[in-house]
This record gives sequence, structure tokens and C-alpha cells, in this order.
Amino acid sequence: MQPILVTAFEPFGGEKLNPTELILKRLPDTVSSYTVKKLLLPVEFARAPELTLAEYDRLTPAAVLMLGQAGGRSAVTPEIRARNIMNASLPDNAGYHPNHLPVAANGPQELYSTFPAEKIREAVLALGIPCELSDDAGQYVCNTLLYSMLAHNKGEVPTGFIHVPYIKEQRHDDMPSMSLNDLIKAVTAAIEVTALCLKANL
Ligand code: PCA
Repeated sequence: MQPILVTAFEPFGGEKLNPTELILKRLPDTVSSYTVKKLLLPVEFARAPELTLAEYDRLTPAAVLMLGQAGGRSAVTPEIRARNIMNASLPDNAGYHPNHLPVAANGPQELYSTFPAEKIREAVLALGIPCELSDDAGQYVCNTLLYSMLAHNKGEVPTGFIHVPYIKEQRHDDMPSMSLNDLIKAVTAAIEVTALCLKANL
């Protein structure tokens, strides 16, 4: 069975948990005829892409889906674009704190996701779960990871990123949140849609 690579992040910014780590643990191990290969990443500008690119080269997966937390958002947000900028409002988990630096010197200003973002949005909405496409993956580690992956594989297999809101357990009571179960359903649907598109050669 061919693999689909799915990544998630450890907690950062003083949080005790990262919803994407919990989602990753509870995703199915197979979807359609693909194995789901799960990789948990440190929230570090350098090591997150390093580990993901190495796993990509090792597995040669059929697709890559990366997950991250975007506190404050109220919907599941497939990211359609990554930008060539690193600009952190807080240091990463290794203490690195870039200020308006490029991800890749001389790299293109932006790179576009190649996963079926619109079909994923439709499938997640059909489950009754809020979902909106986003063209702003931020300027922190998630954007750097998406940019680095797209630069590395040139989008040759469906490659994309999904940001998810806080979950209730994080107790940001003044901020939007969703249930972990809904997030698991949404991400599973995203993998299923990607697998279907691969099968249909869309
Ligand atoms: N979210 C951060 C990095 C890790 C995560 O889950 C981001 O949006 O860049």
C-alpha cells in the first residue's frame, strides 16, 4: 500500500496541548487503499521542515497533508498558499525568533498548495463542520513548513496544509473553539477526499 504522509505539531506558545497532535493520534491507519503515515513535529523553524522533507524522501508518499493549530480561527482552514517569509511574534520551541527573513533566499515569493482544497472544503462542510479556504498560513513555523515542502517536492504529489482552531479543552473561553471529534472527522474527510482524487487522477 502506498503511504499518505500526515504531520502534526507538538504544543507551543505556553499551551499544554496542540489539537493537531491529538488528531494525528486518532486518525485511521489506512484510508481507502493508502496507509496513513503519521509524523509528529517539533515547533521549530529548522527541524520541522528538515524532518518532514527527510520522511518525504524516505517514503515517497502519494500525498502530503500537514496540520497546525491556528488559535483564534473559528473554522477548519485548508491553506492554499505559503509565503517566503519567517516572522515570529514569539520564539519557536528552540528559542529561534526570526524577524522578516525569507524561508529560502532567492525563492519565489509564494507557492501554492496542490491538494484538492475546494473539494476538501465541500466535504468538511457536508459534515456540518465550519470550513473556509485560507490564503494566509501566517509567518510562523506552519507557513515555513508548507513553503519548504512545496519547494522541495514542487507539488508533484497533492501537498497541502490545514490549520485548525483551538479545542475546548484549551480553555480559551473568550476565543472560538471546536470539538476534537469534529476536527478528527474533518481531517479524516480531507484525507479521504485526497485519496479519492488520487484514484480518479483528478
Ligand atoms: N501552529 C503554528 C506552529 C505550530 C502550530 O501548530 C503555526 O501556525 O505556525
